[in-house]
Amino acid sequence: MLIIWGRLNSHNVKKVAWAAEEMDIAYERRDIGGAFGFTDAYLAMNPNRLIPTIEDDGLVLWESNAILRYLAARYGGPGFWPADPAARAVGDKWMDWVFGYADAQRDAFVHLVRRAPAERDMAAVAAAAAASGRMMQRVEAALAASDWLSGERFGLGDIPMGVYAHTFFTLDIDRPSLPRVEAWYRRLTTRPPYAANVMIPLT
Ligand SMILES: N[C@@H](CCC(=O)N[C@@H](CS)C(=O)NCC(=O)O)C(=O)O
Repeated sequence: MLIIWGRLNSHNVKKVAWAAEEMDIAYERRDIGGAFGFTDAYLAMNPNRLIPTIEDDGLVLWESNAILRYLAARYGGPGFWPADPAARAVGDKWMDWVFGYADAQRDAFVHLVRRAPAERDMAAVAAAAAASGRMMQRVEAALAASDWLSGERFGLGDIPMGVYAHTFFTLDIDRPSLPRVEAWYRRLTTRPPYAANVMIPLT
């Protein structure tokens, strides 16, 4: 059975657990990283000292987007892994674009969620909110062309950004008007695997 290593309050672990459930893959998730620390056995699988890592049928794999692509190619069928490379590329680019978005949003999350109020740098929070709001305008523009970042149907390309969108809409930050992103986020919230793995308290 697929094993997903990583604490669920990690954005990158949420991606993998959510995707596995969307694809109906049976899995066991094991907490590690953050407050759980690491074991030597884990670090032998993933010397980066990062989560997530998966074990599947003899394969050990790290890097969350590589994991998503592997799961989609192996288990997702054409809905998650279109045979046509051009169709696949529509959502694929958003998966990697999101790493830049994560950098933009990071300080807002870290200071508002992981730091005590007295230790928060609110100027850094405001700068991160402004930067992520600007990047969200690109998502807003993309959603004018189709309901999903993956195209006409929900797909892999919606997963990384969907994880960060929950944080964006949950943090107490200033946000620009983003009606299409809000509608897309509302559509995500109706998906049970999203509710179960992503819409959990930010910690
Ligand atoms: N590019 C890596 C980044 C992984 C990453 O930065 N993971 C964070 C959590 S989101 C981590 O492992 N932090 C250290 C820890 O949890 O101990 C991926 O996508 O898998």
